[in-house]
Amino acid sequence: MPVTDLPSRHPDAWRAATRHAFLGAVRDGTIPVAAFDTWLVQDARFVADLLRFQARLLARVPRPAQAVLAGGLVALVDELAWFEEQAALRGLDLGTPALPATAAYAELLGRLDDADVGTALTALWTIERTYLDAWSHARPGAEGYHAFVEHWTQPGFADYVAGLEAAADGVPAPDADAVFTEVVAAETAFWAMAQDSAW
Ligand code: HMH
Repeated sequence: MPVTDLPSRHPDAWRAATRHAFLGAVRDGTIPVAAFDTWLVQDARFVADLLRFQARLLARVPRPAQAVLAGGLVALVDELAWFEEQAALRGLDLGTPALPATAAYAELLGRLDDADVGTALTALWTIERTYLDAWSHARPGAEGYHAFVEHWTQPGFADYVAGLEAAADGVPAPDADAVFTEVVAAETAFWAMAQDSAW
């Protein structure tokens, strides 16, 4: 089964992760500043965790998947610098401790270090495809949020997700549905964490 079939096999879980109230509020400008700032600080932590996960995964993927994962790693390093700039502009401390959903997601990534390559690649594709679809639903975003919406909806990011799709399809996971639903649930919990911090 190609990974692109996974969202339609789990429509309710997919909708929860990609059409969360957080995203609608970024689109219409009703997002509480505190909720957005919580998301930003926690997502910077997540990206640092993802960078470590992806660096380890790069070391064991088959030859054809190396380029897309290596390119993605460089992009994540740049993204961390971008988060630092955004946090500085908003006066946020990126040293804030991980909230429970961020810690749980880091623990999931740690378990994926020990999973077979196919499962880990399906997880990585799911992580990025979720963000592509989620931020597409926030487009164009309210005043002040355009940079964030554009960051995950630009054509280069869609190309990256397509490259990850090819990599994941090259090494089928033994139980793609299980890892997909676990990652999607972690994504939903991440939005809920930011929302609950302020609403
Ligand atoms: C929680 N999922 C989360 N944060 C991100 N930055 C991405 C996915 C995309 O890298």
